[in-house]
Amino acid sequence: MKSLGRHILVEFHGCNADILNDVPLIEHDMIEAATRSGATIISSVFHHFSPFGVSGVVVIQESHLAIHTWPEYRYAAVDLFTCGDSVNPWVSYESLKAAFQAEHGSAVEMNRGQPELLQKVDIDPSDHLGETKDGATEQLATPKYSRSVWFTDRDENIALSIRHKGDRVFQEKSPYQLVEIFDTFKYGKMLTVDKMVMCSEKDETAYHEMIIHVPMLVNPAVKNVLVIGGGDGGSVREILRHPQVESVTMVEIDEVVVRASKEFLPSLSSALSHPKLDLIIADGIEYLKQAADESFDLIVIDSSDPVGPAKGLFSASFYKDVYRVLTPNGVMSAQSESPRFNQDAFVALTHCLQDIFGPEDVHTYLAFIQTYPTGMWSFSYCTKGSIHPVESLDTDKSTQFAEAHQLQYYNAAIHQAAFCLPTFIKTMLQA
Ligand code: SPD
Repeated sequence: MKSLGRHILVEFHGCNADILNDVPLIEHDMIEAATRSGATIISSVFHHFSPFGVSGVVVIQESHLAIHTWPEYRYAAVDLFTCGDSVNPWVSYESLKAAFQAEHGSAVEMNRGQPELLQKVDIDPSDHLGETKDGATEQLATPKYSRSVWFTDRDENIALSIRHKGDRVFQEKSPYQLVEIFDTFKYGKMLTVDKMVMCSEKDETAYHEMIIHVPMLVNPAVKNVLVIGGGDGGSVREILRHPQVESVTMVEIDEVVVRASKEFLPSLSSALSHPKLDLIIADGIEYLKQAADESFDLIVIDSSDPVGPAKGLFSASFYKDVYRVLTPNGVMSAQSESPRFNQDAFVALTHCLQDIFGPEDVHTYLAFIQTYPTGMWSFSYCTKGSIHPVESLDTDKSTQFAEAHQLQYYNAAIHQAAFCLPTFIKTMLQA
């Protein structure tokens, strides 16, 4: 016996950056590399770190393979640790080098557990496991492969991870962003863009019911609605529950989001072919610049986070156009990020809206969206005609509406309570 195990510390440089940021693909490549080397897979755990990087480990009967990637440097650090003679870790090395399209690979091999430094003691397994050949022992001895693959939405300090089934349902890089759908264990299918959660089948109702019914139930005269973003269709579905609505115009920049949602998220996208809907694939910022004054009663900003194509949806010039395009009693609702996870964006947007609509006509409200980092999400209700979002609420009507449509999150009490802000948020906004 030369040693208990062989440990190869691997550096891969000049890899394909997209591959190094792709958690299901890396898990697949690592398992493939382990299998090719003759190993028996027991379990795997993989995490994605937003925006960049994957960490993971494949536990094999003969020890483990581990990885951490830095896509921004096209670099991966890999550990290949094997015990016994039945597995050749260099086969895994070659397999991964090819899979990551590495321009350069280097490795050092260490012998772990050198015999001259070890002292063997006799251990009787039955002392630890009870009767040796009983069912439980058999079960322990038989490896059973289990996967644990996680999607993580995070910044440098906060993360929210959701376990999914390991394979992607949909992936396409559009001209604007990476659009993906994962099948999660607890939240159904989940849409992400650029590795940030947009919505899941299980908890999207909280977001869409709150961004739509809060403004609509205090403004029953709303007839013409404009949605900027919202390509998954959840907002349009909720708007069209209100029979007085005559037309909905939705301007979504990315047709890939619409196509993916139509195919894989039918419960969200069901209204995207409704006759009252005019679905325009275009830049919402440009659309609003050209839109006629006072042409919409309600404008909904159902954007993604303020990075990539949605960045301009958090600017003063955009909201000045929103204000101009609203009818005299018009109202706007916008997703305004998490007060904790995106504190700067939340505060900056709220102040920007206060400058445009006036401080008295901007009302922040909250909802609990379980699949968004921190869970606490904010919306802004802004009114041109000073219709108050709580004082103007007809609670009986809103209760009837919520019951008739079997809403999952919205009810009259939630509507009122959503505008009660914790002190730390009030303080944040006063600063
Ligand atoms: N971090 C998540 C913010 C996403 C807000 N928009 C989601 C789109 C749902 N229609």
